[in-house]
Amino acid sequence: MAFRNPFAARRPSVTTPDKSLLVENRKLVETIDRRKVLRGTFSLGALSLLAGCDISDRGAVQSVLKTVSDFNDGVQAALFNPNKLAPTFSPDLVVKPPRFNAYYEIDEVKPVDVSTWKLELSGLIKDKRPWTLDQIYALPEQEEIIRHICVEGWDYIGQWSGPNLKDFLTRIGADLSAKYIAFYGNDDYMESIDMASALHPQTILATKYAGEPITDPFGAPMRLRTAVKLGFKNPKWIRAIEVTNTYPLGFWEKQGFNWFAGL
Ligand SMILES: Nc1nc2c(c(=O)[nH]1)N[C@H]1C(S)=C(S)[C@@H](COP(=O)(O)O)O[C@H]1N2
Ligand SMILES: [Mo]
Repeated sequence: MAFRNPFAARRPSVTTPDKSLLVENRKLVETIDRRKVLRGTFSLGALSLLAGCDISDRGAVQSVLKTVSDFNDGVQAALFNPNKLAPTFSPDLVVKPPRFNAYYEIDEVKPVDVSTWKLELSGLIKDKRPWTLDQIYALPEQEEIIRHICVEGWDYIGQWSGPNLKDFLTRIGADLSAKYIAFYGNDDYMESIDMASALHPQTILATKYAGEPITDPFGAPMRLRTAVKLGFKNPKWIRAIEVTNTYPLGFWEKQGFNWFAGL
């Protein structure tokens, strides 16, 4: 795979970057300097990446940052090791209840009617019959005690269980050579992940937390939990799954975050 280095043609410069521009592009800068974001401090370390751009030209800054962001997606995908397991933890470290986040406030959460809920399937899948919750509950369960990391700079250890996603995709005859799998939340949230991460052994369709059915506001009755992605790649209140080769632009990518968002 060949990657284009977005800085190759740019000469380093000693220009002092305009802070307001950086604030405006904060999300993209954070993407580039993710480790510091995870420590909870917004670092301007990525400033140096802007060296060589005409900082008075907002369009140019945006496009350089976006290129870096795309560049990181490709590098991350290439470096992803489908067999490497993420750390797991002991049950005494599990935070109960989990810590809530969504793109809106907690009092705006609209619970799903679990009694009528069905999982819809679309795209490159042979058997697209919808699934009831009882059918999902009847599948073998896998438990994961893993760390959830949000790009907003916090994390917690949670204990999730539910069907293994690879097993589920195999069962429904999904095309496992497709590029993407998209998850649609009941709240209009959509996020997609790469197939390699979907097939990772620590990626599950979680229906339980600490051994009990997931309650709200944590995504009842079913959400994605993967040990290999940032928090926003774990859609809650899943109502539909789509397998596709067409790049689905998710909620956080529209804000400028990296699509791959791997850990
Ligand atoms: N449907 C839906 N899923 C979502 C979100 C959302 O707003 N809607 N927010 C994401 C983000 S940014 C995070 S950090 C986690 C939070 O999950 P938690 O509330 O279980 O900690 O859910 C993710 N999944
Ligand atoms: Mo998040």
